[in-house]
Amino acid sequence: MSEAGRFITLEGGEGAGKSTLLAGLRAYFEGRGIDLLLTREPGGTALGESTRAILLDPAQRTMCAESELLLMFASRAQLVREVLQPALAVGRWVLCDRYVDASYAYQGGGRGQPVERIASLEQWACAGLKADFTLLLDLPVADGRARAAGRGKADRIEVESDGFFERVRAVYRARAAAEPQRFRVIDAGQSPEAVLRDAITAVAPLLGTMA
Ligand code: Z5A
Repeated sequence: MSEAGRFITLEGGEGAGKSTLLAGLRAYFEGRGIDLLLTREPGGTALGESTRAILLDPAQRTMCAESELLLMFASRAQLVREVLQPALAVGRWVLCDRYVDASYAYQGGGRGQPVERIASLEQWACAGLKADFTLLLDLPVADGRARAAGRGKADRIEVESDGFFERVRAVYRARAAAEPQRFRVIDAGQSPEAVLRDAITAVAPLLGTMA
């Protein structure tokens, strides 16, 4: 197995600017000749994208928290085996828009699912695959919601209360504080250029270069 590639994940609350940052990071990696695989959760495989459509469908009003948690992990189990493990095994760099931290934040913090249950699902579904490095875009909930409001119809999770998203943010921040070697918290309230600059400064050492 090549040891060249790294598994980087991107996390944050609603409207934090992950998609905007991904485009900039992709250009940065490509500019350094790195074969970057971009993928996302839920999704990233045919099964995962179908699961994503169900998870985000506002018509799925009766979905219980347990089903939501299991569907997130069903998508993840497939992504790990079909995409992530094979790519990392041949030394590719992988940048994933959300991974297991999102389940602790949304299904744990937001929905109140027990952390032990999520940890046991992680152990089973992720087959030991952990992110090497995680960028957390941190933004006050009201600011993120104001940004997201400009995007049109809200999905099934975006319609949740401010309290839900405050709990999501609190879990993300707690996880970042608990694992400072893996996480870099970026102030997502800055301009897109400043967010990208901070993200590049954070990932550059992984590539063995300066920003
Ligand atoms: N979910 C879950 O519950 N459990 C799990 O385990 C996983 C996921 C994996 C889909 O995720 C949902 O799944 C998500 C969590 C849940 N639900 N929610 N809410 P997603 O990542 O696909 O969806 P999202 O969180 O809603 O992200 P997004 O829609 O892709 O937003 P974003 O990428 O963070 O933001 P953006 O599209 O880049 O920017 C939003 C707007 O702000 C846009 O108009 C930008 O132009 C603007 N923007 C971006 N950056 C800036 C800055 N720096 N300044 C000013 N304006 C900016």
